Amino acid sequence: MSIAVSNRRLARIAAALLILGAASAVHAQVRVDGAWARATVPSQSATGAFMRLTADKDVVLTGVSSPVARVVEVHEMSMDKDIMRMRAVDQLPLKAGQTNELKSGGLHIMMMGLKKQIKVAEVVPLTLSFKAADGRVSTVEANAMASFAPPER
Ligand SMILES: [Cu+2]
Repeated sequence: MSIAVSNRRLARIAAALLILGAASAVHAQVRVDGAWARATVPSQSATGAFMRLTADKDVVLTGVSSPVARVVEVHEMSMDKDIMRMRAVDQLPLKAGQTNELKSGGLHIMMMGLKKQIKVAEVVPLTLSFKAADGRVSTVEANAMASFAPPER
């Protein structure tokens, strides 16, 4: 009798673990590595943030926000003759298993309307929003370390 009860209890625990596992798989679908933000000088109103993103399923980066900036956009940089141009990218698709590098001089996160100076070694919180192929929306928190140069890898 007692064995039957404990089996039932075990089954319940196993079911709970399965649900927990499924929930964490949904939230852990994008890995952030090497996140950093370029430190600013006083009165500077915009700066960039950079990181590597690896998704375990196909997702689209649909937006970024940060408490330190009024507007945060994903930007693409390109050379038009001798002029460096930046344009906002509303949707950045990430292919499953591929590492996408947001770096200085390429795709990057642009923080505009800075509410304060970003000092070296400060941590800049960023919230990245993703949409999966099934329409499911998730967010990933990234902590970008402020520095004037990219971190060593
Ligand atoms: Cu930019």
